[in-house]
Amino acid sequence: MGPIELPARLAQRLRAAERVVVFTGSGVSQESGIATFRDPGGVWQRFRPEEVATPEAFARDPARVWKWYVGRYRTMAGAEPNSAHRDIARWSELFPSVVVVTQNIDSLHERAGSPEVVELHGSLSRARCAECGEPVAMAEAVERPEEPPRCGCGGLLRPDVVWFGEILPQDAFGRAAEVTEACDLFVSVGTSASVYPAAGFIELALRRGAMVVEVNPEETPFSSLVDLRLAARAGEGVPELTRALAACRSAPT
Ligand code: BV8
Ligand code: ZN
Repeated sequence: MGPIELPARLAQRLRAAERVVVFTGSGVSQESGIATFRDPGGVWQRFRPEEVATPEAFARDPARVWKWYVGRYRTMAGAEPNSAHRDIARWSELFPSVVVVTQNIDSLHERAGSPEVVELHGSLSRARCAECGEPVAMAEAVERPEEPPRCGCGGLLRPDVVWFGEILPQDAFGRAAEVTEACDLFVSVGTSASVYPAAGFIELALRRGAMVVEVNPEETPFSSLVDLRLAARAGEGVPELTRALAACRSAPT
């Protein structure tokens, strides 16, 4: 894509922005080799969420669910952050506050160096006991790939992620709401914005009057409502946005 043409009004808002929220979904990691969910060839075209990503599925067949997550853990652990993750981490040099709110469980924002990452759907870097909640590093737990290892209390280990029908972790949800309400720039990258309550943060940012930017090659339910839409892949759109941000933040006022 070519350089972004910013209307003067938007350039002025970017220049004045102090608190930034970057809201991400699986599309930001697609170019790191991690499949998205709802795209052609995506995870939910090959597996039914009801069979692998619900508490009922785990109760019915814990070995199947465990094996499936061990496979995804190995893919994620072998992946590297891409230019979008790396640029987003460097935005902390441009703004006083940048908080990443992610639906991803792949730890790539942390590994790219983002100082604050709020994980709305948990993390596949951890397992936890389904009974007592005791956490265990996934790197250790995957030594038993065929069935979930047991905790000291006798309970089965499960991935520390949020399944469909489960409540989001309260601290993460609360922090995401707090920073979204207070931000002046909200950038949504690589999400279909179709899973709730997470997608509600885009609505909240719009309602609160933040400048909202969307980076996604495909349209989402919010595309017509955002202030700026970059129809591009994250690995291209985010670096282009970084250049525009850096230019208007360093320009003399
Ligand atoms: C809950 C973790 C309370 C595990 C995931 C309100 C309305 C409607 C439904 C509901 C509602 N409230 C609740 C629901 C039900 C449900 C829900 O939202 N269902 C939807 C699907 C209709 N929500 C829940 O169950 C949530 N909990 O509500 O609790 C409760 C409890 C009981 C009873 C009532 C209420 C919990 C949801 C959490 C599910 N866990 N993941 C794991 O990964 O295994 S969700 C799953 O979708 C993913 O994991 C991901 O986290 C999430 C979001 O998906 P995206 O990341 O956006 O991915 P997607 O494939 O959809 O889109 C990819 C995008 O990237 C596309 O737009 C594409 O164009 C773009 N793209 C592709 N390549 C690139 C790119 N962009 C940039 N660059 C590229 N290269
Ligand atoms: Zn336990």
